Amino acid sequence: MAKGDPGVTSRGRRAAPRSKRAADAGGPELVQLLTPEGERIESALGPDGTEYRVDFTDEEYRGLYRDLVLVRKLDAEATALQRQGELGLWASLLGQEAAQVGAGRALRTQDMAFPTYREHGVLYCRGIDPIMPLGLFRGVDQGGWDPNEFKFNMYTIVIGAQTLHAAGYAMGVAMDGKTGGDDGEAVIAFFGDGATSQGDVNESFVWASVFNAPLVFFCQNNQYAISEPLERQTRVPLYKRAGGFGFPGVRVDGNDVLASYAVTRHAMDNARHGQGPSLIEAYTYRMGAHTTSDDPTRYRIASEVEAWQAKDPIARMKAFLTKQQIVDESFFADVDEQARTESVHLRERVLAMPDPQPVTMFDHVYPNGSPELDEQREQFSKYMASFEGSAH
Ligand SMILES: Cc1ncc(C[n+]2csc(CCOP(=O)(O)OP(=O)(O)O)c2C)c(N)n1
Ligand SMILES: [Mg+2]
Repeated sequence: MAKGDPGVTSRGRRAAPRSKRAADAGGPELVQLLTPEGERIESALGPDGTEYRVDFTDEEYRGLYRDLVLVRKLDAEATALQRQGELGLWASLLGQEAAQVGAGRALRTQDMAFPTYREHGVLYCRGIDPIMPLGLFRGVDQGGWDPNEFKFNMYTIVIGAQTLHAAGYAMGVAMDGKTGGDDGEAVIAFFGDGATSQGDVNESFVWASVFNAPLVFFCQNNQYAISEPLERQTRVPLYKRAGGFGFPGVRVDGNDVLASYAVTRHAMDNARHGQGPSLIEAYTYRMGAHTTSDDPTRYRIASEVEAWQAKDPIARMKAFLTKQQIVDESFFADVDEQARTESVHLRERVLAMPDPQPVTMFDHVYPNGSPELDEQREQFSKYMASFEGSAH
């Protein structure tokens, strides 16, 4: 997506102030390259003195905007489909588009990603058909994409478990000698603020650290773990946890697609060159419900949501593109039209998804089945057959 090397520069330690502009939320330590008003910040310094910047072409800036809008629109369509009874559940990414598109576009082809259940934006950037997670949430298949082909693993609902899978995989990458150069492989594990309280996540920090695994921990701090606010998870900023495990941590403005890209690209490149793990805390906000089964009005106030609305990731990119005059008049309407067309197409395809035979649920539990499973399948088949010819 970016031209040549996308221009993340690391110039080592500098005595200059941390950031040219302290952000109003997330503290002065927040790495930000695009303000909520759409003003570009030339470069920003991380806590260890790393200087972050991006150098995109106009076409690339427009591409990032398009990604953000498409990802939001497809997500809204999925929420609507759930409301109409077409999906069992949906976990919306609303508000987290910039964190995910920035990280997703920063990955190189050979990099491997381990997602949670909310990473629809990263999935989109990996080139996976957006209908696939809808099949999973419709309950008609297991997701369907090939993790090895797209280098994007299956969604993980068990909180934090995928960080251990990622740590093991990344250790394997290092042992196979696949790190060390520009073509080295790096691994990224996505998880939430709530997941940082899980043993699994802390264990994966230890393993990745002591084995110098090429693993970037990408925590989307969306301020909530269902109804539990951040202050129930931690008394220190999450990115600072990394120090205790022996690797660097950085907090990025998760509503700023440029900063998310810069920080992720830098961390992944370090990992692929053999410099070990790091933690990125993408400071963002879950604008919607936890899932379609949740009612956030029961545990958070409207003014908080409104304050975050002013930091909307798409609005700031739109303001930037307009101010810089790098779009013509029809651009925004064209992107909206493309998003509308793609979401209509998505809806049509979801409605046309065939219902599987219930007995196929036994098919993919183990690669080669098991006697116990065979017995269960037989019992279940008999049970289903007992309905044949009845009105129910
Ligand atoms: C091991 C485990 N415990 C509890 C749950 C129930 N659960 C589902 S989502 C969630 C909150 C996760 O919050 P966070 O890590 O912040 O991610 P977010 O949903 O905000 O993206 C919990 C507790 C689970 N899925 N797995
Ligand atoms: Mg959360």
